[in-house]
Amino acid sequence: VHPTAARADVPIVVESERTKYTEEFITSTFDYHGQTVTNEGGVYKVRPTKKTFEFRTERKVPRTGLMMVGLGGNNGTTLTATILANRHNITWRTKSGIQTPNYIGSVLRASTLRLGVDPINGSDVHVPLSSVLPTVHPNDLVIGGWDISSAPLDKAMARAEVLPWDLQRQLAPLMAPIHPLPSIYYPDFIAANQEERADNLIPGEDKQAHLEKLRADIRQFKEANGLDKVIVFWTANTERFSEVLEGINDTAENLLEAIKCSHEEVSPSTLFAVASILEGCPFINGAPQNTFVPGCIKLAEQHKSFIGGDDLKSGQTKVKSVLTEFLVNAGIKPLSIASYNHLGNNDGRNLSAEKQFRSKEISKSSVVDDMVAANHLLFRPKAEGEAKGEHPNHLVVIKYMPAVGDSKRAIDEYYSEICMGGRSVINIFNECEDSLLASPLILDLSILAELLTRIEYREVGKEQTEFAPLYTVLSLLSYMLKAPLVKPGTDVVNALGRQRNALELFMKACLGLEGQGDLLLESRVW
Ligand code: NAI
Ligand code: DG6
Repeated sequence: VHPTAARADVPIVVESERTKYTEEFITSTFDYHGQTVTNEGGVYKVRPTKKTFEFRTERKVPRTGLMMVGLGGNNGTTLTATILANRHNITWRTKSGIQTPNYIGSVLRASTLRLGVDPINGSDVHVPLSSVLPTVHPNDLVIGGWDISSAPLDKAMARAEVLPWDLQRQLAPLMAPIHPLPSIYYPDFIAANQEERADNLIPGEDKQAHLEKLRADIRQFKEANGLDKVIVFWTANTERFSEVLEGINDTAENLLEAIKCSHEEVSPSTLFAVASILEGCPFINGAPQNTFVPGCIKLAEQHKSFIGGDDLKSGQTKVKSVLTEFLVNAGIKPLSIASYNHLGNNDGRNLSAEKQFRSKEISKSSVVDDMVAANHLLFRPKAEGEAKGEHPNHLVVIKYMPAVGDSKRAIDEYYSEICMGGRSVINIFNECEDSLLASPLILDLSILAELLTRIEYREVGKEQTEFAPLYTVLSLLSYMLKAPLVKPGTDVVNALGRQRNALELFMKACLGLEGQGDLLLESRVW
């Protein structure tokens, strides 16, 4: 069994009066230090702040189902196949030998966190991220979902052309019994070239009836599989943006009313999100469209249901969120970023339509904004009346090239200003199977979302004495997302290092551990 699929990790017990264990909960006390900064008469006045929180994590890992919308697509079938291959330890022959299944590419299963140092030899101790707090093992996820294409999953896996034949051959009997549930199809939201797939549809045009059917599907799946929790994940085609209209999708009440009237601007993905929210299931949007119209976020807030999105950050954009952070933090000024890619899978086909491409373009383009805005020494801040300050030119091109299938090619040029008017050009060429990068992210997002539903907090010394759930929008999922959804009115963080840091610090906080890891005073001061 590959280490990423292994079940037994060394258990972690924190011995501290700030961390308490009962059979049901891990409860930690955590001091949250910050500082406020005000400009007073031309002087920055900095005042340290401290708030003390208690975090309580439910220890029992629930039996969890993952319902994917777009189950029969490249991501849906590749993820299902990956889980089944790991669960049954199916190995396969390649031209270079026997390959074993694994979860490489999953931040939770295949990356580690520095827990502390060994007091005897002073060396760092690293643990898998998945074992810091009790998390669902991917092998245990019960998979189901919907697709507008009726192909059973063995056929759909073959259609995707992602996995090698010897693996597909062995998986086929396990995949064949899985049939996607019929779904809703509003042709106007995805490319016209998808119509030929749409042979598995919930009948009619009544959006309220559609909503009720989706809710019933979730309940039935939960009951039939004896599940404690269900996560719903949109990995279906990229839709066009919905228009945000006053009186239609701006408030929770208006959105529900718009569904009752079958308003044309209610997209399938928003309908799935609403169904999940009303069923109390976390809903994650792995595609770029604006599923979370304001009324949808407000509905989730009202129901204290969890949502996360948007769009999986798998390759080119992940590199961009690292490289731009590096350049800007190194004091180098990116002048232009040109990102081209071509791919030949069904996602690429759908994105060859203008409106669907536009959704992806928006999500791929926003990723450098916060890093640029953070450095006023290099980029002029926005003036009054401007939407943005100075910004590098940023071009995103996607072309459909059937021959290359799922094996996407991404080419990037970073053109920057260096010292004394010099210029630097960095070129990157990346080639890999898109769905094999995306599938582990779906796992991470689903498993982390489930974990976050089991964590509650209260502020020590505040009136609120009961533990409360975290805020509705799970921005801690940002590491895996191209255009992270955050609490309305708060800043988006795109820089990959900061996103990862936030996740690690939060997990450690739930164990009562303070995150001073990189200060390494023991090697610098004494
Ligand atoms: P795909 O085109 O292979 O799969 C999408 C599936 O969704 C298809 O089987 C289609 O029939 C189905 N579908 C369309 N509308 C539906 C509806 N209303 N209800 C249920 N099913 C519906 O695409 P792929 O490669 O699996 O990607 C899925 C999504 O994830 C796309 O939106 C893509 O842009 C996004 N994405 C993919 C990444 C990757 O690396 N593969 C990375 C980032 C985002
Ligand atoms: C081509 O851009 C197709 C897209 O669906 C991407 O493959 C996907 O969004 C991943 O994008 P990135 O920029 O994270 O590699």
